[in-house]
Amino acid sequence: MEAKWLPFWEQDGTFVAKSADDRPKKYVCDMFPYPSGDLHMGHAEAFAIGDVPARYWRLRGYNVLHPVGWDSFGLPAENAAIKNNAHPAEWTYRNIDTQATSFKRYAISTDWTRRLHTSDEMYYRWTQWLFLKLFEQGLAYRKDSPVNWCPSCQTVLANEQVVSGACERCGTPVTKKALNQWYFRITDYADRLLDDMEQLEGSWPERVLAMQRNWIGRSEGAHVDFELDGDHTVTVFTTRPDTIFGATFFVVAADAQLATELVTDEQREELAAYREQLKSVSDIERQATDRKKTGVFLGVHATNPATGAQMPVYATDYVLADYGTGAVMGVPGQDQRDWEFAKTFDLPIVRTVQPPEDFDGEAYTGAGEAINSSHGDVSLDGLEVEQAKATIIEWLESQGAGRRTINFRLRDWLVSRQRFWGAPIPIIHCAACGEVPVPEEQLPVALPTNMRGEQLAPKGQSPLASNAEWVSVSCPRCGEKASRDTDTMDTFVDSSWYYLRYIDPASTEAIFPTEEANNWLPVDQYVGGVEHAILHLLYSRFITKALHDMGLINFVEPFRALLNQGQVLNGGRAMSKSLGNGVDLGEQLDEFGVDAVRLTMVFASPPEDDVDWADVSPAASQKFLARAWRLAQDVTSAPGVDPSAGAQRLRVVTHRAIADAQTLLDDQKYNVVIARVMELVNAARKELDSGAGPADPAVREAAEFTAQALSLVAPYTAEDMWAQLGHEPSVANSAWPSYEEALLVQDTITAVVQVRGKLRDKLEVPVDITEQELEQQALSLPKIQKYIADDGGVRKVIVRAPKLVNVVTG
Ligand code: ANZ
Ligand code: ZN
Repeated sequence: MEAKWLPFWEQDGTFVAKSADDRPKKYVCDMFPYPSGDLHMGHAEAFAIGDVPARYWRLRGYNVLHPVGWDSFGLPAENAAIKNNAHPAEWTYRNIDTQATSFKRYAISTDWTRRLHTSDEMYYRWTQWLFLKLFEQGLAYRKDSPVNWCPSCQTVLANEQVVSGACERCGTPVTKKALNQWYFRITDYADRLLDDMEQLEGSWPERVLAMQRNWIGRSEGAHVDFELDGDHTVTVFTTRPDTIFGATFFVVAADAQLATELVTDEQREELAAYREQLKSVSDIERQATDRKKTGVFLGVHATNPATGAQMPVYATDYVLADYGTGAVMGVPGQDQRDWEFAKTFDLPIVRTVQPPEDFDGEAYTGAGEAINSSHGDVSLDGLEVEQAKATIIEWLESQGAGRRTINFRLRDWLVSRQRFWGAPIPIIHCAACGEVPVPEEQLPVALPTNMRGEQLAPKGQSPLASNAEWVSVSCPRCGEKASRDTDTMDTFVDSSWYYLRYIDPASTEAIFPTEEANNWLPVDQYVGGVEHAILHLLYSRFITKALHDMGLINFVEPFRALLNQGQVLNGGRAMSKSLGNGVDLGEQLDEFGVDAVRLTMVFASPPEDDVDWADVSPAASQKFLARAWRLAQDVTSAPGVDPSAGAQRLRVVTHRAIADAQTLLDDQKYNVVIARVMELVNAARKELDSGAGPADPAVREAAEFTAQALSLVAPYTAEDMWAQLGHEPSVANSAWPSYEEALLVQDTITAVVQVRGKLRDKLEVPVDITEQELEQQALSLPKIQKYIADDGGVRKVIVRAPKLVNVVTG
């Protein structure tokens, strides 16, 4: 069947989405694969799941766009090239070919005419264009800052790519290095990234929304200014300005510039030594509550603006340089880390919130009345926390010593990478003119094709820097000798906008055509792994908003609905080389066929749950598909006969299956849909063999719907059934049948509900309702509840399903 139908779909253009089409649209997008090796079981699951809504919507009469592409820049290609003395493009495009072949065989209903690869010049030309647009808007900028550095990959990492202190890719402990790097100003969008999540409520998994919210990390609080000796004013960010009377010391991030500025000569050496130790400690470790508190006295004091008291100033590692202002008022009475610091350095502890009587902890962070919080003309004593905050902020404002503020955890997006296989940053550095954008007509700034092997090895700066010929250009502004920026962009930049490029991936005119993008987008269903819950989605949301603000699109969120499929496990564990429990997709396809593997993936569990390959049976799926397929073979009636004269028993099953499938598909309970089709196949087989027989039009009706429903997961079998049944291909573009209400209700009956033997109400119920269900439904009728209440409650309930319920009261 693969050999028969695959070429047909390709020639027929069955899945090519046309932009000029009057039908309403649906855009289904799978997170595009990275071309490492061939497709694996995880891909197989994700794509099988994503194809269900795409195919369903097509049957429901929508104009469906379901594209495919490759996220094809990135380190593995480069590492392979270094090892094999090759150019990264060789490995990349070879793998893409392999994956594309498997992908085609897997028969996802994709529009291949829109295929894209982010490493193609005609793609990254527009990634560079996007960079320049952001630069023009002031949303791309360069700054010096201490960045995460992976000594093994020899490149910077965004905070997000550091996982418990180690490089996300290779596991090497990450260090800090001062570098001049490009950033995207995503923090300008922090508020909108939060607020617009309202649009996603209910259609994105709640846990993903929670992760996004947490990553953005909005905190309401205040900035408070402290006067330090030596004529410095230092501002702190605090979420608890109400505790200011309990601030007994002052701490700044040891690795911040501020610490160097404040420290006295006497303490300078001690600070330098402390900073040296800090280099190998990650931000996460630094903030761990159970970490021993350390620090260095800087030799200066700060004045508490509320109490006038002198507070010693320390540098410490538990304050981070790039959060808030990098300085904190130490309040040991209400903050546990401050408590531990105060204990270590023998500093005073003053409680300013009254803990409950039975409280026997250290710092008290709960609610309560303010205590010990009066001085001069200001008092918070007796106020609850929220009230106390408002009062002190007002007082600080009146003194010019503080103000209400909102702080975000979100940092700007570090986009430069010192590696080769990425989109070069399209900037030219000129001694006279500074940072000069590459003129649009000169894009792309193409990667050199003549570098390979060792020339690409990491050297602490981009390999491009060693290619003098490539680097040297004349300044587009003044014509003098200048040099190209040698960094390439984080691959998250490539993937932050690809769903827009699918609209017209070959366009040389524009990044995408605005009008068509506004028609096709937002994506109606985005499907992919939960590993992208934070960064990829956050970056895509940011880029969408930035493009919206440039007037290029009219929507602000790229993905209307998100589905995170589960993992494919084997024996309860993720597949891995070290466990030796990997399952090869190609072998499964060869053994059981594409349809059986796809059906197994979808049938195994609800899409968001894991699939354990050790617990499923592709062989059973294959058997079921054969059984379904034989239905079509055995039908003898001609296409187009009116089924209403056929066996009503079967018609009831078919029409219920149609109606239920619709609801289940809308609710993404894809596995249950398959269970219903299995029931239908059984019912039809029974009717064929020992009931109405093969010429009965109700049997044909059942077989036809089986083919249509199966087309969502088993396209080859379904297409073949459809042809057997005498229809023109493709079943993928057939019309979903409408169910007849009358056939659905035929299976219901009117049950009477009595209270003390008197008829009090009636109830329409399915004939096969259980006793418990009937009892529950009867007792929840408002009328019956009233009788029960008036009669002194339920004593006993007699149920004769499906016809009668008698409630004995009193
Ligand atoms: C005084 C205080 C008293 C605080 C108290 C908390 C409780 P979130 O909610 O995460 O925004 N802080 C501020 N900047 C910091 C930095 N750069 N590194 C480490 N800690 C920092 O946390 C805000 C609180 O974290 C701030 O409020 C500050 O401590 C601390 F009873 O100020 B608080
Ligand atoms: Zn110049």
